[in-house]
Amino acid sequence: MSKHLSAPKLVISLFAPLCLLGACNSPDSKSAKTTDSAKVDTGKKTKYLSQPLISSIYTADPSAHVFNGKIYIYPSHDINAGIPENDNGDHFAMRDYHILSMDSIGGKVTDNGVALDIKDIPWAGRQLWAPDAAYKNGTYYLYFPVKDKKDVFHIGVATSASPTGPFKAEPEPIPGSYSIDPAVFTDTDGKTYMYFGGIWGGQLQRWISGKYDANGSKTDSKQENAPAISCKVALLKPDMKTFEGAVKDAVIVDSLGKPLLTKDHERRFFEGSWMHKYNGKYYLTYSTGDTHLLCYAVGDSPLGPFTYKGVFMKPVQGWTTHHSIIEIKGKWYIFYHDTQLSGKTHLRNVKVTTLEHNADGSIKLIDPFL
Ligand code: FUB
Repeated sequence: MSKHLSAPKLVISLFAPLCLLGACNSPDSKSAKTTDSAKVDTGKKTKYLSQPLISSIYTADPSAHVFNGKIYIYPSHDINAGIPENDNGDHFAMRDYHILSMDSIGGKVTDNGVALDIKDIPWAGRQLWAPDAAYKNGTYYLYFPVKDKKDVFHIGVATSASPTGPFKAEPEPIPGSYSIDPAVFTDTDGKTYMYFGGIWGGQLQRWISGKYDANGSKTDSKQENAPAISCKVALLKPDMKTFEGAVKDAVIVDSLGKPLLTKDHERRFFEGSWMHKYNGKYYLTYSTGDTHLLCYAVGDSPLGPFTYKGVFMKPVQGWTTHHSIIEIKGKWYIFYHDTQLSGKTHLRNVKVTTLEHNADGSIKLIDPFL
């Protein structure tokens, strides 16, 4: 997480003033709003590929799922907490989750109100970051990263009988969990895996020894010539609340089978992983953080290794880039965010657009601008 804009971001940020001229609605903190995503007024002055799904609140990090034929989006709920921007991501000081739902892509988007509040998570300190969700045997599971009272990120789980909550948090984080950005994937054999982790503000570089190093580096830059820090993957036990066995590295290798290096900022994993299966292959998709790309790597097992294949989405407006991928009615979609509504790094809005696999299994490059 950084406040510094790279060169492409400086170009893209030129679009932001359009919002200040009234082309966009300004979100407020009202809950339980319904918005017709097809009717958001764009002013037709922007060149964004797609429009915000909801404008009554700021939302980010959309983890989308199809439950009972309906689309549910589990996003972060961005707020303006008045905390200055820094490389640690302190300005992302979110305090609750709202779940969005829609019957179909392009249809009405409903904000279902507060699903989980930080005050109801016994172990939480601050910063409710990117969540994900899963369903099993009549129960919905909400997985969330939050810093504990010692300022260390762990991943918690909360349950509900409804996909929109309210969710009840377990009293402690998932044992053995750390860092941020859980992404939960259930394979066709019924096994469920959690991918997680994020470097820099997500603290993953402080867990290299297996224990948290409070004085560890704020970035991964101390090991530029070493293999990059891997995204993590853990098998979930049938209870969906604990890890089965050890956390493993979801290693990303190049075309020669060598792990990507830390200095490879255009390709190495940073945060925001997602898993989808296509034609029997496992697609690990992720953000490269400081180079603002969404990349993909493909493997034959949910545990990897994954061979780096390329970029599938160019940088959006805003520093962070975070996504999820779903299939519904035979078509694939990517949910992502940018800062179209606010022009501010920490006040983001979720969007959706189509995602296409080419005949050779590659993913067609998406440009978030027309
Ligand atoms: O929303 C806070 C953090 O920003 C997420 O956890 C990261 O993936 C990035 O989007």
